[in-house]
Amino acid sequence: MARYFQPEIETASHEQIRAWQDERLVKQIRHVWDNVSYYRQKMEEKGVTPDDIHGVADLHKLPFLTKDDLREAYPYGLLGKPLGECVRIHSTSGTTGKRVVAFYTQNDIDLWDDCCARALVAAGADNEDVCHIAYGFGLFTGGAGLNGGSHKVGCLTIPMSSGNTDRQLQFMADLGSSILCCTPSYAAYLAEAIEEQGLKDQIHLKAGIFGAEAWSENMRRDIEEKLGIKAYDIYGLTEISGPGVAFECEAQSGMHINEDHFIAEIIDPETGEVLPEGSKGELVFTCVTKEAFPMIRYRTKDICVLTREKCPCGRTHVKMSKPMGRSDDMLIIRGVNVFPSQIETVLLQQGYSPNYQIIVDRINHTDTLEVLVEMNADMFSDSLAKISAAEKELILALKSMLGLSATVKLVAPKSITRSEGKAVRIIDKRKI
Ligand code: DLL
Repeated sequence: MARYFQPEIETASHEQIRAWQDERLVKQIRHVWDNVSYYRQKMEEKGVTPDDIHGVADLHKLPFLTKDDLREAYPYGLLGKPLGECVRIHSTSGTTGKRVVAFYTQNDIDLWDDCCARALVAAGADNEDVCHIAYGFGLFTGGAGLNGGSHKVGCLTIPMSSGNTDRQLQFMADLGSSILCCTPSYAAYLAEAIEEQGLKDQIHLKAGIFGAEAWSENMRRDIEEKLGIKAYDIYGLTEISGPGVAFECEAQSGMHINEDHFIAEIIDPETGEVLPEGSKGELVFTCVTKEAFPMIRYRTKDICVLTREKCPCGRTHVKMSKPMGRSDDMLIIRGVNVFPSQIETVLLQQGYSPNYQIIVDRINHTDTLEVLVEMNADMFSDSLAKISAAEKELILALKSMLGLSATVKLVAPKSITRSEGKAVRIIDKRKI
């Protein structure tokens, strides 16, 4: 069994990796300057031109990009290639109004597939494996990314998508799925279903590649034990391509960032200052090979730590810790990105006051979302039936805004504690 998908890249010396990054960055900045007027303007505002960029050491001179820039430039403002050369889009889940739409040329997809193939091989996959992909297919990048990687490795690929648990289990048993790719919460759910249905003897998974949301070491142990597999983390985001930006190896101690494609920095989220290695801060990526959607210094809002300690797996690419939180208020609930402002919008549209609380929990490995909303004074004397009808109405409106089911509880006016500083709107009880 091969240990690496692209050994010469994955185990290259630091000097070699830096040389690739230097050369590619210079080319990429020229490409962006020539083709992406939105970013060129940002560079001009900062007084920097491609002539100032000679390599990674000059990266700090360049302006950041944020999700707000992506929304402002929606849909085509950050496109680096003519539409005629783009072959696909993907999009982030559940954001208000303008979603983030990422574009791909065929070459972008090819390189993204390589990144996912590296993750699969690191988890022990080869062409004898049956790769069962239960990430969503469609606008979400999870299904398509792992699907492409699995093809590259030569696995027999089952593009299941998520949901329909009974069918998932049947295919796992009948087709001999050996590698499972899905969110960690769905993996935990599948593990329980396998136990409940007494299918343990018929399902022979050996590894799982789980990401797209935060999960704890406890959850890893639980899934590993129940499914009898080794569970690997995988990280990525739509803006930077999708899954496979970073992936875990057998050491299970952080995720190797594919540095030949993505330059990682850690910054202070308040000041934007670049922090020294080993510091905890916001992860920023610069894509040096992407053509259609070339993100430069994109602020992920994910808080983590980078380390260059030697890895026993032999890979030399820098490792990122599991994200420890976010520097914005985005929640990821059952894989869907949720901003409290979306919930607030719905409440205001429906005539409620902006006094609410969002309670997120994880029960039986599944995220739950409850919204407590204060009734208006005139509702307080309404019958229970009327209140329950109002709750149902809110549930529907929230579902349509978030693409996610929530429970709603209408509470007495003025019963949600007022804060003297920032309102505490989110109570996240998930222990991750
Ligand atoms: O979640 C891409 C992906 C698909 C990654 C499948 C891994 C597996 P988005 O929907 O754009 O893309 O969400 C990106 O999810 O900024 C993180 O906050 C979070 N996230 C992704 N992977 C992990 C992980 C996909 N392994 C956002 N651990 C990111 C914790 C993760 N959080």
